[in-house]
Amino acid sequence: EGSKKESRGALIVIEGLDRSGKTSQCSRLVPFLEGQGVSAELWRFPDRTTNVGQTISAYLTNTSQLDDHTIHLLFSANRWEKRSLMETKLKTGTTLIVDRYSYSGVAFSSAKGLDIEWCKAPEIGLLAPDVVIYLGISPEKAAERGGYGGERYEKLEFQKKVADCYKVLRDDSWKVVDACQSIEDVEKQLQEIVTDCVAECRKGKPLSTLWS
Ligand code: Z5A
Repeated sequence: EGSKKESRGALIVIEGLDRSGKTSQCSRLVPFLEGQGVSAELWRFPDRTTNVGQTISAYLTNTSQLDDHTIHLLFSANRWEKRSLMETKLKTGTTLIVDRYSYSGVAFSSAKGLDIEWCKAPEIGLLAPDVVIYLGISPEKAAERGGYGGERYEKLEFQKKVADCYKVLRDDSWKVVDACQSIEDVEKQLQEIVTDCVAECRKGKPLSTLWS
């Protein structure tokens, strides 16, 4: 541990439509990094373990109803309640692989018709990822993967709108990986991206905040 503390960890965010393979890939990246001698943890948003997260979970499973603005702010609050721990982890040398982040927050709420700038505002000041990896897949192909479960947003028409909103958010810094390849081929590309990112952060790339 001790010698790792001189350099910070990387904040690596994986985004993509439902069923694009985020969870599968995130859970493979952590042991890969550990095998390279990099201290790493898997995080996900929503973090359903907190009080706010339980309210979000009830909404997603349709056991409660909330106004679109209210649920948007709760998703954001769920990231804010983890912000200081996130900063501590990164500064003490742990790399975080994060399954969904602010981009999901903005894409899903703006897909419902909320103003995109309004959606971005509560995210200002959260830690900015060192890299955003987008697992690209068409909504139709994603829907073929074992079909959707019963959660609120798991419907093809809505996923198409989300895909359009992600396109608006995406900039040249995002790494877009074709999620229709085999799990192993996607994994290899992600390994290269995260290895480069971790090295860049070790060399002293400063932490920054959203939106940058
Ligand atoms: N949401 C929001 O509105 N606002 C916010 O701020 C945040 C989120 C953070 C819950 O998210 C919902 O909350 C989500 C966005 C919204 N709603 N939707 N849709 P979640 O993270 O709890 O749920 P999810 O993202 O939908 O997870 P998911 O269904 O588990 O999708 P995934 O992680 O991307 O995929 P996976 O579980 O890794 O893989 C899906 C299946 O495909 C599985 O059977 C795999 O074995 C298979 N798979 C994976 N990769 C491949 C490849 N390469 N080939 C073939 N098959 C594959």
